[in-house]
Amino acid sequence: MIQLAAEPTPIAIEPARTALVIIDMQRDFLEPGGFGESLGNDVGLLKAAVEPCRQVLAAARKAGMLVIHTREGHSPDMNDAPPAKVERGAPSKRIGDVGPMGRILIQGEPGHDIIPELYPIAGEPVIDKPGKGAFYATNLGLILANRSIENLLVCGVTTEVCVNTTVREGNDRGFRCIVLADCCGSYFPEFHKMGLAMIKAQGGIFGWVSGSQQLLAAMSATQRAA
Ligand code: C5J
Repeated sequence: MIQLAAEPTPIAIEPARTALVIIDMQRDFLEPGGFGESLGNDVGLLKAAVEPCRQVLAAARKAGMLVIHTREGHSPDMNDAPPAKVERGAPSKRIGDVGPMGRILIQGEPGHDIIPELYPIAGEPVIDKPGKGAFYATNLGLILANRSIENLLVCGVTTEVCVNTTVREGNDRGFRCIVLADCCGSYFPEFHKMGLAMIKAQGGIFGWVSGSQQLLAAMSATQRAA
């Protein structure tokens, strides 16, 4: 058992029943010229999450934990892109338009891919999702059920959008969701803070909040005790 320091309470998680879920660490969100920047955001604000995420990913792989990556995006024909999503706001480029990293948020384009630092390795499921939540219109639930997963360690971007949506979906499906705060990021520091506050409020209404260093220390302690 990993005894993890978290808020609002510590939590014990069994590694074999736990998956690391890394949400949408895609070039389109983290690099200039992608979806995030087309909405007027400073994509540099997400960079701080990369190194803690990389350390957690390395530890999870070493421990043999299930690692799942997600990517937000749409098929090239955009049949899975609701017009209400594509038309929204006044971005400099819309989903499907051609930018410096190819068509924005379209599967198979360079911008849609995961950043090199966190690139999936063979055997790690990559979930392509058309929405903000990773359970909506995907086989994530099936993959987790087939592996008897009960706990989700959640990292990625952005804290208040796809991380929060996925945690709410996961919580409703009975998973214990633990968000690693420094492994997440937002274009809005105040949304990051409040996104985490909402999860752990009211006795952990949607889940728990911990951090990369707490997890790494707890995993090392478990390995030493074994
Ligand atoms: C957004 C996401 N922010 N991955 N997507 O549109 O959070």
